Amino acid sequence: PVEKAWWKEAVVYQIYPASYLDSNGDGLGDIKGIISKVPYIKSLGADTIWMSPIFASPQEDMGYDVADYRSIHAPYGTVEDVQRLIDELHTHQMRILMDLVVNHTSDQHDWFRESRKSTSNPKRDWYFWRDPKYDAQGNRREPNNWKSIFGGSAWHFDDATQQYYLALFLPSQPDLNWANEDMRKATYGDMIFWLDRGVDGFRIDSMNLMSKHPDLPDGKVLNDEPYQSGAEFFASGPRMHEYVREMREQVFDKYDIMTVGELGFTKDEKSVSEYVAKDRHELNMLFTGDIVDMDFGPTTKYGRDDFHPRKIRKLTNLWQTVVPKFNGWNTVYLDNHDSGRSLTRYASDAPEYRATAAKMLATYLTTLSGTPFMLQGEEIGMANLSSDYGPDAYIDVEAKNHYNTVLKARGGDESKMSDVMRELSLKARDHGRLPMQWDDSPNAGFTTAEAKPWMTINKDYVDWNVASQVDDPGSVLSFWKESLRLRKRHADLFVYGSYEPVPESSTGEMVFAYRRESHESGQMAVVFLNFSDKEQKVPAEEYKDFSVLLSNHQSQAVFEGQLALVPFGAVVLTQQQ
Ligand code: ISL
Repeated sequence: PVEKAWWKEAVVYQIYPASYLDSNGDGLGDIKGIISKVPYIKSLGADTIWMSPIFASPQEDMGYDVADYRSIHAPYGTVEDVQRLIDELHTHQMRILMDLVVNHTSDQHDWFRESRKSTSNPKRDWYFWRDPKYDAQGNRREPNNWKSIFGGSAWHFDDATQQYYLALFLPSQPDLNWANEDMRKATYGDMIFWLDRGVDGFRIDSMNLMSKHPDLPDGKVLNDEPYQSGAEFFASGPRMHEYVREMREQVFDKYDIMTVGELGFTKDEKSVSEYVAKDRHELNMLFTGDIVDMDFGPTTKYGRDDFHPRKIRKLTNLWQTVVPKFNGWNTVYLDNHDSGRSLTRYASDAPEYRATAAKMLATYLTTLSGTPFMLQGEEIGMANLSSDYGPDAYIDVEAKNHYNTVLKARGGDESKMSDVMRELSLKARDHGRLPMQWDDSPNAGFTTAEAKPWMTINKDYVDWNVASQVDDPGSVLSFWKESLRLRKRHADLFVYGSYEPVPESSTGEMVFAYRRESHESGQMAVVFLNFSDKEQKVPAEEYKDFSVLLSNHQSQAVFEGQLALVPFGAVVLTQQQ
C-alpha cells in the first residue's frame, strides 16, 4: 500500500497569470482577476493552483527572468494582492504553488547589477564570470562551446570588466552560481519570505541545471555547428543533490509543502529515482517533460516527428511502473506553458472530434497514479491557434528566434517558410499561453472589449468558452468535473491503486489501455483510450461482468464480447470485487 499525503491527492490547475483574467482593462491578466475566479477553479474540482512567475521582471521571458523575488510585477498587482489570493484560496480549502526560478535571475536583478560592476565585487562570484579565450588568429572567443537553450552561444561578453558571463537561456537571464554559499542563502531567504506568507509549495524551474561541472568543459561535439549542447556538464551536475538536500533541510522541511522539480536533459530512470525515491528525501515529484515533447524532432524541438499513440503508451507505462518501485510519486500532465496544446498535437481539434477528444485526454489525466496538473483552458478544450494564423501571431521569444534564424538562413524568403509555420502551429509556446476564453463577448471576456489584449486571442473563442459549457451537462467542462469527482471518490483506486499496462497486442496499436486496482477494496478499473480518428474494436470477453464507470460518448459499451470505441473514445470499465 502507498503512504497517503495531501499532495498526492491534490489536483493542480496551472495559471498563466498574463492570460487568465484582466480585471483593470490594461489587456494583461492580473492577481485580482485570479482572485475572482477562485470559486470557479474550486467548482471544477481542482484544489491547488500553480502560478507561473508573477515577480518583478522586465518580462523578456514572461517573468522567468526575475528582477526581485520579493515584489510583484506591477501590472499584476502587489504583494498584498498575492496575500489576499493566498488567503482566499485557504478560505476555500485550496492551496497555491509558486514558480521558483532560481537557476538564473534577470540581468536587472540587483544581484547581477552588483556582480557585473567589477571583478572584485562581493557578488561577482554569485554568477559565472570567465575570461575570454583567444583562437590561433588572436580572435576573442567564448570560454567554452556551450549553446544557449534559446539559440547562439551561452556566453555574453561584458565590456565593463572584459569578461563573459554564462546564460543558458536568454542573454538577459544570467545563471546563478550555486557553488556560492552566500548566494544560496539569499535565495533561501526569498523562499522563506513566501512560505511565511502561506505559500504551499513550489514548482522549481530548471531544477537540475543548478550544479555545473566546476571546470565548465567544452560540450561534446555532435555536429558542425559552432555551439554544442554541453548539457552533460550542466544537467544534474556533481553537487546537484547536495543543493536539493540543503534546500530541504534549511527551508522546505520547516513547512508542510509540496515540491515539484522540472527535470531537463537527464530524464533516465536512475536520475529520476535520485530525486524522488522516498528514502532520499529530496523532492516530492518531477516533471520529466518527455510527455510534452512527443512530437519534437530527433534533435530539436521544431524538427518534425509526428505523434503516435505508441509514444504515450511507452512513456506512461515507463513512469507509472518505475516510480512506485522506489516509493516515489509521479506527476500526470499533458500540457504546460512551454508548448502547443495536447488536444491539437496528440488528439484532434477538428470540430467533429474536438469535444470527444478533449474528454478522452481528461480521462487519461484523471485515472492515472500521480498528481494531475492541468493547464488553464484544458477544462474547456482550448486548442492551438489554427494554421491560418501567420508568423505575426507568435510573440514568444522562442518562436521568434526560431523563425528569424531559419528565415535568415533561407535568404529572407517568406515563401519558403511553410514547414516552419507548420511546426510553430503545433509546438510554439504561444499556444499554451493563449488568453483564457471566458465567454463569447469581444476579447472572450478575458479583458474589456476596448482593451488591446497582450497577445492574440484565438478566434475560436466564439464557440469554445466557459460560459457556453458551464450549464451544459454534455460539455468538456462538465466531463472534467465528473471525472475529477470520480477520482476523488475512488481515490483508493485512481490515486493510490496499482497500475498495470494492458499490452498493445490485446487492444491494437491505436488504443492505449491500462488497469488500476485498489489495494484497499480490490476494486478494479480498466481504462481504454482511443487515440485515433477511427472507430476501434477491442476484444473484451474478459470484461463482460464489468460496468461502465466513465465514458466520453453515449454509444460505447461492451457488446457481444467487444468494446467499440468511437473515434477518440474513452471508456473506464470497473468491477467491484
Ligand atoms: O521551453 C522549452 C522548450 O520549448 C524548454 O526547453 C524549456 O526552456 C525548459 O524546459 C525550461 O523551462 C523553464 O525555464 C525557462 C522558461 O523559459 C520556461 O518557460 C520554463 O518553463 C527559463 O526560465
